[in-house]
Amino acid sequence: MTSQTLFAEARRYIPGGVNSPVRAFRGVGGEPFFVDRAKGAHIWDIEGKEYIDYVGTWGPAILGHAPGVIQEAIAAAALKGVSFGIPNPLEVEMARTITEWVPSIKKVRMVNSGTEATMSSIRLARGFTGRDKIVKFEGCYHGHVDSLLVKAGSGALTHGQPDSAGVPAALAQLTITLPFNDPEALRAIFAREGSQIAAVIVEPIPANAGLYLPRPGFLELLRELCSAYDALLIFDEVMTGFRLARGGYQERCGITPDLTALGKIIGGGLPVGAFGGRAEIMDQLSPDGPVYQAGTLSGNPLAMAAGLAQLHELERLNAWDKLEAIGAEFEEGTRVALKKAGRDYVFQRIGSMFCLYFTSGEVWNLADAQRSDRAGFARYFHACREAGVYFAPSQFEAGFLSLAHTSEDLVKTAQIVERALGA
Ligand code: KE4
Repeated sequence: MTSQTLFAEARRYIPGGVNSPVRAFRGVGGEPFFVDRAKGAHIWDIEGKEYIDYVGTWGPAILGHAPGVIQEAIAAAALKGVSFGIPNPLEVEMARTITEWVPSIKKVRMVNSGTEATMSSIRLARGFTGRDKIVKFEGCYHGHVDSLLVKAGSGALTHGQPDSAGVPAALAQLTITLPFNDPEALRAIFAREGSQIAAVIVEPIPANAGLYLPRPGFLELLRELCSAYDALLIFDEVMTGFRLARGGYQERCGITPDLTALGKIIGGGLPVGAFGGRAEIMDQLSPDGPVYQAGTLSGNPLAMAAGLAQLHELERLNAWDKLEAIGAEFEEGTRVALKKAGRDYVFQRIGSMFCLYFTSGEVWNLADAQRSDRAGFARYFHACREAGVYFAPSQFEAGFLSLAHTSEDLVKTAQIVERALGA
């Protein structure tokens, strides 16, 4: 059994051979390898090849893969049952932890993916405000929600389907998309349609078109305009939550959203999402309120146990200072490699999230990101992969560091990156 034969068989039964499009390597060409196991910052494919992993299952593996604390928590929880569909104490502990760590979240509901978290957030915003229009930003990806698969990022962008087939025009028309970091466009849309806008949903650090940062004042303006027009501000912190700070990016930027979508890290690698915010908004949810939302496996005990084990370990280790140090060391190595290779590519990082754009100049929005040389990135990706470093298989994805990445990993990676930049 090789990755190649397994992929051929996968394509017989699974669309594109994958259960999520970005895994198909369409953004870089070639075929994906199949993973056998993962531990710490390393993964092994079924042929036994070892890689230093900078995808970290797209964010959840912030402690590294398969940390003992998570494995033990899942095993212990499993001895008591796998799923109940009945309230269990772990759900209360998770909700209490999230509300303690993220002050803007007074009440929270668990779901099973980031998509469910954002989908439920916009339905709740529409129900709470009685308005229909949603504002999002080009290149931001919030999961495969009909209303949000409009000029979307991540795999939708990679595969040239930012506006997915199957989304009714009547629904897509209720979604207004704006360029990120464009205050004039923001002011104009609110002046024109502010009274019809239920919510603005934003990745405060857009990381689904690579990774770029908000210009100073942009998110503050967003908060100001939402408040002025009684629209809700939804921070999609599915990736940044509990990664960029104990309280997510909102702790770092000091902006208080009305709702926050969460995922990835809070599941410890198991399927979990969550959404929460102001109590008066959350109380509109069934069974107390008229906005329906539900889930058979929401608050699943194994997922709660895994997520709580990860959150408590992050706190025990005071992870965020360490993640910043690892990120800084990785950035230094990358910048030295770029200099030695004579490449003026744009490397951007915040904490343990990063992106190397194969373009020069500055990257502040999707249009800037799309200037990147995708063929050059693809050559680089495969040169790194062959040398044992696994980056995200698309120019339009972010990379992730974990507490398990050692200096030895980073030194080896920088040497491989330097050679791959010449590919
Ligand atoms: P999920 O439904 O995939 O759990 O979460 C959707 C989502 C929501 N919001 C943000 C900011 C996200 O980044 C995501 C999902 N992230 C992608 C990686 N760019 C998941 C990888 C994939 O689609 O396979």
